[in-house]
Amino acid sequence: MESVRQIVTLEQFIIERENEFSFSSGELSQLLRDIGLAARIVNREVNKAGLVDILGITGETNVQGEEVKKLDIFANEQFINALSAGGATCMIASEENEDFIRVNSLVSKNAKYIVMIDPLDGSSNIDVNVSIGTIFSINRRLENMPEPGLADCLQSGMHQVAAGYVIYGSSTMLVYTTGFGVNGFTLDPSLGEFFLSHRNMQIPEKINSYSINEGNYFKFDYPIRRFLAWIKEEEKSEGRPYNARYIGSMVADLHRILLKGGLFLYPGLKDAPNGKLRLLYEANPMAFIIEQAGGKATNGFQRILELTPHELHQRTPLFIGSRKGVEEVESFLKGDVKEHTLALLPNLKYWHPVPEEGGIRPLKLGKANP
Ligand code: FBP
Repeated sequence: MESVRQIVTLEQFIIERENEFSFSSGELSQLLRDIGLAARIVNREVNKAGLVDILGITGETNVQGEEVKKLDIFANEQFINALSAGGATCMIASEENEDFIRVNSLVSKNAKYIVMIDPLDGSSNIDVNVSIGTIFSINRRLENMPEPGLADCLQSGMHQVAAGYVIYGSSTMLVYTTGFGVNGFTLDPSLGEFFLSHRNMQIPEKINSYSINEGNYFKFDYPIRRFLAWIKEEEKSEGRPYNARYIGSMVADLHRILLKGGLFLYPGLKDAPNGKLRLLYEANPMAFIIEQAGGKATNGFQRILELTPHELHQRTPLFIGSRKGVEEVESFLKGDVKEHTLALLPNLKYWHPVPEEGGIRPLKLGKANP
């Protein structure tokens, strides 16, 4: 007789796993439910974006100095409303808000949790129907503070009690961890319900692809340029060259990497030494998930989760994905890969990046440079 696939809703799974926490009182479950609700509302708008006035920009600029998209604001409002109404969140920090928001409702002001959120990740892809996402990180509030404040947000990533993302793609999924593995839930839009579809996700060791905005090539430091040359070098025994895959939505790029293996890089740039991605609500939550799935996440030298935050919207270079890939780029950044190693690579010498001269000597077609 054909085995009946056991279906588990997000709700059931949250309750089932509630007793994993020594301090569990159902509040974290409530919070995860609130995120599930806001994700469904945002999903509904994303799916019909072309039909409703939700595409395009608002004309405003946010604290990051970026143009604000209408869907950025819509998503921000939905998550803030759901979290404020749910009663489990006493403070919210969002990519779209300069300052943190204290939830002063009667039910929430004594709540235990702080949520840091990127309500709409991959904003540059909103209007072109490419996968976008939401990223969230959850801290417990510090016990010795009369009321929640900045210090509650500036805890290192090690203090996260839960983190996750929602990807609004060909299907909508919610993927999260509470420090006991990573699980993925797919939304059945006909029922408006998230069902467990990916239990205990593990990132493949094998590097299948690398993701970086190579348009920034001349802004990368020399070791990154060397690494990019090296991964393009033909070395079948080591699985090189790696495939280049870059969606431009970190959630979508890392979701692929979580399922297929690979490496995502957003290094520091000459004009932005800390790169683009924000530590508290982009790098930390994705690092928690990828580490829980057996991968690695660093700033090239230090574990992302051990970085001490100083500002709400601070940025960090990010190298994340399959452990092998992160360790490979780290070895270039730490100068462990000696010059002569590269000189051994025949083709490389024709377009070997020239330090401090801003990159590649142009190739004259038909003959190699001297
Ligand atoms: P937003 O949260 O504002 O969308 O910024 C983050 C992000 O869009 C990431 O999702 C993505 O990986 C990166 O910025 C793309 O940056 P760039 O356009 O410089 O490659």
